[in-house]
Amino acid sequence: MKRLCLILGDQLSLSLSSLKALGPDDELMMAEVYSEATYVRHHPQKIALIFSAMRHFAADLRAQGRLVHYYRLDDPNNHQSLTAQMKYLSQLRGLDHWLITEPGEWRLKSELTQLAQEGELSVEILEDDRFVTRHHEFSEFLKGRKQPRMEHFYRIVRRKTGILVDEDGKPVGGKWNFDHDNRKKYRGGTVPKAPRYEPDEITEEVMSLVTQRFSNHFGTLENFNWPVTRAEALDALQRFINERLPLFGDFQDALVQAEDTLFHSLLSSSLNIGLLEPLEVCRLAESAYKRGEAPLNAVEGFIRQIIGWREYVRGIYWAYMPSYAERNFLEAAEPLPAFFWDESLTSMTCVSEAIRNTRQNAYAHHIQRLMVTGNFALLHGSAVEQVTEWYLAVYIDAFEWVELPNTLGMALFGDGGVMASKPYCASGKYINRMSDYCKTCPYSVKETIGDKACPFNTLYWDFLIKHFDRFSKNPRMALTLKHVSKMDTERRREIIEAAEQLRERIRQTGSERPPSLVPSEEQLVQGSLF
Ligand code: FAD
Ligand code: DLZ
Ligand code: SF4
Repeated sequence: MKRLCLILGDQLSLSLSSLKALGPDDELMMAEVYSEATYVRHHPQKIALIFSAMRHFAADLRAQGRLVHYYRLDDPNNHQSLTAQMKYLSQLRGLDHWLITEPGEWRLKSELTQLAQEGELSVEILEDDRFVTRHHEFSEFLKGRKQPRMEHFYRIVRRKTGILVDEDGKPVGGKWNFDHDNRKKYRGGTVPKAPRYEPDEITEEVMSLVTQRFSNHFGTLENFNWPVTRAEALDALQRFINERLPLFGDFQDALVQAEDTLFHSLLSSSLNIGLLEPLEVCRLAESAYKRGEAPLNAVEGFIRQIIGWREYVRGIYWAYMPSYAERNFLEAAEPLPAFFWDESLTSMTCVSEAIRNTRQNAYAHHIQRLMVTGNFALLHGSAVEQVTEWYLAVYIDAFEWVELPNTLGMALFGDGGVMASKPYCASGKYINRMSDYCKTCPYSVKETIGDKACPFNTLYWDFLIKHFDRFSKNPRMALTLKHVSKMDTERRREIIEAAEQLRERIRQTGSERPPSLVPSEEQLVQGSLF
């Protein structure tokens, strides 16, 4: 029986389970559709990446002799949702059996399941085996564990893959985790530039389509230079291993003004849309260590992000969805500050840098996402669903299976401790320790109250006061909460009041700036705010 196969925009791997299962006569469908491009208002670079990579991949499939029905966004026969397009093609071809590798998002999987339940079409969903672990392995891992932890899962995956594991089953270097060595502040020196992949004709065409149709989405398209083919992604991987991996570990947590990528790999989009496979990336890093070209703290740290965190968050997502998306343990309900969409509205150097990077590049590195914007949203009490929607929309690599646990769980503690054993909350002191931002910031990182006080400080202490009872039984919070216990009532009252004023200002103006920091007309014209 002849079948149809839907290939999604993040399933661009020749090793995809559905492609492996197809017979030579089966036909493929790929479609650029509005429903996927607008279920959140994705950054224009993300839409351009997906459409361009889809078009390149379709060309590869055709070159292999596959029949691909490809619908561009502006095709008159495009019905603008994946399920509507499946129905259309089924009718056109007189074929009603569909084969699909499991989508990465619950939303789309439910749509496909519902389509199958309607009975018009049959839809067979195959496991996505482009990950190192399977759903059943994660379920096994969860069994009997009250508090699942990434570190335990990571060891299982290290043993399973043998990556950085000795013949006797011990971790190379005697430790599973070298995180302790990976917290250095960057004190200058040249950062090798990440490679740029200049748009070819296909990408140029897609970029003009995206400009026409999605110019009302947050973000600029001009800087687009992401890998859109497997060949480019492999080149990006090799360049990272040769040029940036050796210092990846040392400066993994560093934040530096105007250094948008530091020693990070920029490989997440290539991994998430299927241009690279996680194991090939990790094995290449491991071989650099074995050749003595990169130190263990860098290589282990990098590998842990991929076979540890990346696999773990996917496991959490599928184990806890759909109710996971509804969680809001800290009852956060403030509207997301307007400056998340426009960095000119904030004077906080750290936040403005993270948002500028996001707008210009659809990228921010992990510590910008977690300890700057994420930390701010946590301390401010921004509404969980607004924050998760923001992260899903603005990053080149954002797909809900990886974005949601990171945002709702890791950054906002919205799951009450599934992803993290304690909230990643920090005052300006942490940002000052890891960055050079505070030097040029108009706020004072030493102050907690007053117009010049670093807003992270005000909100941090307010956060601890507000959630004191909630966290008092958490042993990992004991030391931090001790400082709150020692605070006198008057000091607490001052902090609560200052935080409330800050929130009110953000509600009213979209900015945290007190009147004394609002730029004059002249300063705005000069383009220098302070
Ligand atoms: P590197 O720092 O070079 O890390 C190497 C690789 O490890 C990444 O490419 C990525 O595949 C993987 N990785 C690292 N950290 C994580 C993590 N916490 N979870 C899963 N994989 C990880 N990552 C996404 O891929 N998509 C998202 O939508 C996403 N949203 C995030 C939201 C928040 C609030 C936070 C705190 C983190 C989020 N991350 C997300 C994880 C991480 O920040 C990005 O993977 C990373 O910044 C991508 O840049 P890079 O490729 O240069 O990563
Ligand atoms: C992200 C995205 C976008 C912007 N557009 C499309 C598209 O037009 N067609 C498509 O097949 N996939 C697209 N994607 C990726 C899907 O949203 C993704 O496959 C699901 O969210 C499941 O992870
Ligand atoms: Fe950020 Fe506060 Fe430092 Fe300014 S002083 S850069 S707001 S941490």
